[in-house]
Amino acid sequence: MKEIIDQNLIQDHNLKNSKSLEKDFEFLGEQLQQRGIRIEEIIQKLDSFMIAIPSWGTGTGGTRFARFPGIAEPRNTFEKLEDCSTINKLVRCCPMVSPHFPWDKVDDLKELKEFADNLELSFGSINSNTFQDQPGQTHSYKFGSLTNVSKEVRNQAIKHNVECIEWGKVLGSDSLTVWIGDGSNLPGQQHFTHALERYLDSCSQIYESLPDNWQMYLEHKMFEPAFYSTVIQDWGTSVLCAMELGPKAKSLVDLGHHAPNVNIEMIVARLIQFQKLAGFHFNDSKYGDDDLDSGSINTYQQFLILNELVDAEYRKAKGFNPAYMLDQSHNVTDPIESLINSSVEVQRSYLKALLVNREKLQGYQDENDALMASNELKLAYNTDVSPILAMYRMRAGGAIDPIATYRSANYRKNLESARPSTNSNSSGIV
Ligand code: AFD
Ligand code: MN
Ligand code: MN
Repeated sequence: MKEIIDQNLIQDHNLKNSKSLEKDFEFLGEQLQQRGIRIEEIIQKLDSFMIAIPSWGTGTGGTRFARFPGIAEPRNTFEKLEDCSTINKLVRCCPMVSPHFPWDKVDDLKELKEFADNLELSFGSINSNTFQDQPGQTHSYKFGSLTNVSKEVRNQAIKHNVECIEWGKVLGSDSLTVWIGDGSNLPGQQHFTHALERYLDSCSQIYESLPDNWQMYLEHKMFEPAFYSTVIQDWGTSVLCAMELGPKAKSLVDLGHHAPNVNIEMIVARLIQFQKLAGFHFNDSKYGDDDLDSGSINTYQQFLILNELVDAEYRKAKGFNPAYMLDQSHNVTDPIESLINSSVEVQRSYLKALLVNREKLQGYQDENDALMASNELKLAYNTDVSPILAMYRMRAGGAIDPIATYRSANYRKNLESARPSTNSNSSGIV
C-alpha cells in the first residue's frame, strides 16, 4: 500500500518549527524545574499513555435529522484503518483501533490483521452491536437484545457477542465492550427487575466465553435510544453487574453517558478503589450524549478525571489498568482533524495531571486547607504543556503541528478518486 502521509512531509514541516519548539521546551523545563519537576521525566510518561481510535469515528457522523458526508470518507474497514494510521503517524499516541461489529466485519479477518500490522496498528476493545437490526437477521432488537423478553432474541444477541470474542481473538484484542440500547420508552413498559435479571443471565453466558486474559467492559448510558428507562442506566447498575459477573467484568465510563452535573471524577475514584474501572470513552458534551470533541467544552472536568487516574497510577492502585478510547461523532468537522485534536487534548489533560504536586496536595488536604488544595490543582491545570506535547510528537516521528501538516498533505483531495462518495447522506447517529 502506498504511503498516504509522507514521512518527508512531516519532517519538512517540523524543520520549520523545531527551533522555536526547542526554545519553548527549554523555557518550560526551567519553569518546571523551579517547581521540582523534571521535564524529561514527564515527557517519558507519554510513552505509555496511548488512546485507541474508534473505527466508527473516522466516518462523518450525523444526527437523527441528517448526515452531511465529507469527501473521501472511508467506505470500508480497511480504509478506516488507513485513516487511523494517518492520525497515528501525525500524533503518535493512537496506535490502536477499536472495531465495531458487524460494521467492521470483513471476509478475512487474518487479512485485516495483517493490513493493520503493516500500518503499525493493533486492535483495542471489540464493540458488539445489538442495538440495530442487520439485514437478514432472524429476530429484531426493536424491544431489546440481551434483555429481551424472548429467549430466542436473547440467544441471538448472546451469540453475536460470543462471535465478537472469536473475531477479537484473531485480531489480537483482549476485551469486549458491551453497550446495549435496551430499555423502555413508557412507564410500565418494562419490569425493571426482570429486565436486569435477563441482562445478567445473558451476560454470564457471554462471560463464560471470555478467554482467561480477556475482560468484559460494561458500558452504561442514561438514555437514548430508550427515553424513559435504560437497563444499564448508570455506573451503579453497571458496577453491580460487573461485581455479579466476576473479576473479568468491569465498568466502562463514557464521559457523555451521565446525568447532567454528575461528578464523574468521583465515580472514577470509586471504580478504581474497587478494581472495577475498565476504561474510558472520551468525548465532551454540553447537554447530553453529544459526542463532541474531547476537551472542546469542559476541559477542567477532563483534567480532574485524569487527575484521579494519575493519582491511582502513582499510588500503584491494585488492578489499575484502564483502556483509553475516544468515542465521538464528528458532524461538521473532518473526522481525522477532530480525532487528532481530541487525542492531543486527552494527552494534554494527562500531562497536566502529572504536574500536580501530590505531596503538597495531600498536605493541604490533611490541614483542611481547601483553598490551597484547589490552587494546587489549578497551578497544574493552568500550565501550558503544549511544548511537551509537541516535543513528544517530534521525537516520536510525528508532527509538531499535526493539523497544519495534515492540511498541507491534501489528504482528502488526493484520495477523492480512490474513494468515491457512496451517496449515503441518510440520517443516523453513528
Ligand atoms: C453509543 C455508545 C457506544 C456505542 C456507540 C455506537 O457510546 O460506545 O458503541 O454509541 O455508535 O452511544
Ligand atoms: Mn461510548
Ligand atoms: Mn455515546
